[in-house]
Amino acid sequence: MRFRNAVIGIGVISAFAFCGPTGPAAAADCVDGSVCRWEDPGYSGSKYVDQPGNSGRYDIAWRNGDNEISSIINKTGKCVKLYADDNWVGTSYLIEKGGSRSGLERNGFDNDAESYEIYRC
Ligand SMILES: [Ca+2]
Ligand SMILES: [Ca+2]
Repeated sequence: MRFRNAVIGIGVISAFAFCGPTGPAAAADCVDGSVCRWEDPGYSGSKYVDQPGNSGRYDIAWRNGDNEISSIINKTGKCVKLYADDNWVGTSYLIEKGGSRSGLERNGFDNDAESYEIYRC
């Protein structure tokens, strides 16, 4: 009986976890000083990038966000430039200091970024 109750308890916890809040509230899920990027518009889906804003050049891992990023919040206090290709080449798109884009398809850069740069501006 004790074992059975434990199993039921786990089931209830799992159901709660899968039904937890989603959506716009996720927009807050990026700490000051970082740049965060998500797979889907509206700051949802997998958060592929959560990078503290140290100046430098960064790759987006090919299996964790290359050509997948659809929304972005820049809280670095610096500029963030996205590049369409690896190694900081190709078409670029600037996210200004403090900027965000809830749907990069509206900016012609949806599912496009493969690398990025953080720099003072
Ligand atoms: Ca990449
Ligand atoms: Ca996407």
